[in-house]
Amino acid sequence: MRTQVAIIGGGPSGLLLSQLLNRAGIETVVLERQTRSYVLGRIRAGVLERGCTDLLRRAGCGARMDNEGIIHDGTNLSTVNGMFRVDFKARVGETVMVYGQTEVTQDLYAAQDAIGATIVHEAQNVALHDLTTDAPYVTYEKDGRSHRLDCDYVAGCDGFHGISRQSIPADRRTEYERVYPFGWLGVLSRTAPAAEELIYANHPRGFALASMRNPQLSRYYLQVPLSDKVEDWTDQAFWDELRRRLPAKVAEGMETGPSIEKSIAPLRSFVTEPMRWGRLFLVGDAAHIVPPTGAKGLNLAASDVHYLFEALQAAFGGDAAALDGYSDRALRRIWGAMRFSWWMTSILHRFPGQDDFDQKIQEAELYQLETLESAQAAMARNYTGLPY
Ligand code: RFL
Ligand code: PHB
Repeated sequence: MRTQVAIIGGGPSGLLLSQLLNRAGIETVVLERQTRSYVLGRIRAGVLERGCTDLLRRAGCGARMDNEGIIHDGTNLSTVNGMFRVDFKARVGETVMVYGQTEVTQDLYAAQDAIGATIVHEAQNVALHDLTTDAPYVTYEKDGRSHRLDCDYVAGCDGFHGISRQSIPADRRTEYERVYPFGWLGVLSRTAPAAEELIYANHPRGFALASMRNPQLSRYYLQVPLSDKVEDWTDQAFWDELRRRLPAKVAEGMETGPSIEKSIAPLRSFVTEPMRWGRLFLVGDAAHIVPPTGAKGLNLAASDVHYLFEALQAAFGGDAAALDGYSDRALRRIWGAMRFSWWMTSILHRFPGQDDFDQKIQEAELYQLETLESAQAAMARNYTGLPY
């Protein structure tokens, strides 16, 4: 088999890139290790920046999002001293869209089906070959048979645990990492959201987040020690702890119910540089991970896709040099989001060993955010998305 761009991974990065390339007349084959229902069963991101929503529209899959997504003009932050709001629209004239990654992925699959794109599910043992030549190829197994896919370029969209990043020789990449000493326990429940907008809560017992997917579906998170197991947390224990960490007024009125999904995610910041090796380009979580606090993971995947799509389009139009700028352009924006999600994480969580001085600094940061328009503007600009 032969294609122009072999795309490893059928998560949001791979599907969005495939959709944009196909619509531009560039052929792709997506190789995904899992089944479609497995990919759609993962509950992840919930907040989309305008750059991401614009790109989804450009890919021809924005209709349901524009119907069902909820625009948020701001967000709430809760501290021991009460709750305050940062108004994105008033500070920087921007908003975000609340629309789940599951829905985004579903829309991308539907759009890919509609144009007859090739997505191979349950592709096992994917391996990349001859990446530094002008004739790279990919091998994989499906239903016990071996296959070879020749291509012009490979897009590594296979997430943090994929094989693309590992296909770059270790002495040719530099990795930067920060592992945080806690995780997020997330619960999805068929209940009305606790508030109209998200609430990020700094509490002495640990961070909490009240988020949502739609008017009947809520998503909540609690900071938990890394040693905790999902089985340790009954629904009742989760709701009791969440009530303690949210403002009393919100907690009183909060609807609770059985959890539909419950999982623990570790928090990590990670970047590999450069994001290119010969004809291989890394995209999204394959190249970088952010802690979820700033809601940046999926949004960064979208900006990578935007840069790579533009560069590939130029390359197939005869300007192969356009690909040389991909890694630097993407990394410039990635480090902006790295800084922001690290900062959001550091001001909102309780760290083991946090002393009174650290505590006072955190309170001072949050007080500035509450009272200084300039601090709010910087937060609002970063949260709603740095420019592409
Ligand atoms: P994905 O989604 O991990 O998809 C990679 C795909 O590659 C497949 N794969 C392989 N395929 C073939 N061969 C192999 N060897 C393969 N290895 C892996 C996998 O099966 C998978 O289908 O990466 P992608 O596409 O780059 O997308 C990144 C986003 O999924 C991720 O950044 C976000 O979910 C992060 N994130 C959030 N991002 C936001 O922008 N806003 C949020 O509000 C937000 N909240 C979150 C989050 C992530 C979370 N978790 C669980 C990590 C909340 C949580 C709790
Ligand atoms: C979510 O709704 O899953 C969500 C929202 C905001 C975040 C992280 C996760 O910062």
